[in-house]
Amino acid sequence: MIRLHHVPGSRSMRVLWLLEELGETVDLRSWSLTDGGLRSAEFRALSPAGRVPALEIDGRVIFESGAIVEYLTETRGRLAPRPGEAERADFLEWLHFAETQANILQNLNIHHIFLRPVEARSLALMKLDTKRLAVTAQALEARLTGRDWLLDEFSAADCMMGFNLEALFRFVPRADYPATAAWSARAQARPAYRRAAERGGSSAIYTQDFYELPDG
Ligand SMILES: N[C@@H](CCC(=O)N[C@@H](CS)C(=O)NCC(=O)O)C(=O)O
Repeated sequence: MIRLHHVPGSRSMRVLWLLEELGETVDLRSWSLTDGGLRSAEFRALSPAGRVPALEIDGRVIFESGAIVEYLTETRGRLAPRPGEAERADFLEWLHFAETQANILQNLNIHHIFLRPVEARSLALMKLDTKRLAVTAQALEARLTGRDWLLDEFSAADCMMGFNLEALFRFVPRADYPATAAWSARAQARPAYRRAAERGGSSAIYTQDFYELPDG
């Protein structure tokens, strides 16, 4: 039995999507970001920092989405180059790049959506993180220009962008990044992505398509 601890629209989408690509059957346990459940002793026994995803698999629990993605490709044997194979270093780079970008997206989520009262927000940090996000978006755009996927073929590195795909164009304009927009549409049209999105549920985070910086 494989059980994924999940929040709709969060980084656990990376794992749900990859499990669908791998044809694995998964039991889904959904949590809320806001009701305190992730801080409970029950959940922190699974994921000590109180974060999703956590995956129960092969008689243990694994937390950290990057570790889970690597474990699944190693033990389920597909969708990633092996050590020593061509593109292995590229695979690792883009796997970890996803988390660099996701951390900035998470900061913007906190400022635009979760932090209350709104006076507690720092406009300086919101502007800084929007600029830092644009730098990562430019890097992604450069990588994807002239190619369909992050590696020569579709891989688990693309799945690792599962949360980023949902979040990126909420904070930087889609029109500025045409290769990334085309890749995102290609990814979201994959049958496994669609199954994961349907099973995982609609985003528990966003209520707007785009979040402008506040005036000031
Ligand atoms: N590096 C971790 C980050 C996990 C993470 O921060 N997940 C978010 C959802 S996208 C979360 O659980 N947030 C809950 C919180 O910060 O309280 C990973 O990739 O698994």
